Amino acid sequence: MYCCGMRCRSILISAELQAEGPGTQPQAHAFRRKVHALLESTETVTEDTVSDADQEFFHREGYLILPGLIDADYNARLITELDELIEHRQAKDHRMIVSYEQMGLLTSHPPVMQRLQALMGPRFAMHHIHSARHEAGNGGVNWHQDYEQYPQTNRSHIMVHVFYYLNGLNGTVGDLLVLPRSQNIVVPNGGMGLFGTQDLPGSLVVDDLPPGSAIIVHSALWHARRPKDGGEDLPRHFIDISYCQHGVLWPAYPGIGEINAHAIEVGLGRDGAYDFLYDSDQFFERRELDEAFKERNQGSIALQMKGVGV
Ligand SMILES: O=C(O)CCC(=O)C(=O)O
Ligand SMILES: [Fe+2]
Repeated sequence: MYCCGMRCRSILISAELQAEGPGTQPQAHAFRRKVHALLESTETVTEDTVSDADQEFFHREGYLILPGLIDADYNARLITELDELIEHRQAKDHRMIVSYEQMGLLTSHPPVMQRLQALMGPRFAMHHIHSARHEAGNGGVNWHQDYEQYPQTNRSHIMVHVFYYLNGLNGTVGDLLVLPRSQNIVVPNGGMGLFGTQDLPGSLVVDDLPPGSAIIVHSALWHARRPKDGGEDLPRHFIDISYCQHGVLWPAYPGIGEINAHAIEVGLGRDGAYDFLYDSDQFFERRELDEAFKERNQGSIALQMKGVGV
């Protein structure tokens, strides 16, 4: 994926940082800025953006697999941090995921941002980040799609989920199932849940990916996690981050104002380059509309549009 020059450079940088260490409080701040600057320079991908063929593939099939996208050092830091998060959760400490430095930075990871800009255009906003460690025996997730729209009526704008498999996928714990080209079939999010995690005609199983892999999925693509035996020795470290294309308002994720304010404050926008990701104005509160919509959700809703009336 990455050219040799970039890999070598990231090894040198990590040695440089290790020699310094994070140190005390004021030093920690300086250290963080330095990590930031170094990451920024390392992650400037030049020859590695999405090819025309990949773009076409994504828009047609609804997904794009990026094997081993995250370099080994960063991947190891993410795994360590996700383990910390699990310990916090076990102690009922549910701090925001953007407050974890490595996972926070993943929300604006330049190699991914470049690809998303090629696929969605220059502007989109983060909807949410979720982190989970799926242990052996995990029950999986039935077929569903995650496109945010209320009610589900069209696919005029793009929303994507980026799935990160930090330990890769190896056929244990859970396989990812996708149904290529299903992103344009308009159905409620759980409308196909009765299919469980069975194969569907044309569906694919993703069960063999190297560590640090990412998959960009059109959020409306039908997908599932099929439970698999094994994995007692290697849990499934999983992060998903979703983004909504500018142009329409999208249903908000709970607490988005606070999450975005924090992201901007700690610099996840990388000196302003990606502040647009943390823009709460791209979203609306769905709950406020629920009652009114339930009352009017009768017959063919298009008849209720301005000028037609019922
Ligand atoms: O675990 C997976 O591979 C997919 C999980 C999923 O459906 C999601 O995060 O939206
Ligand atoms: Fe999903």
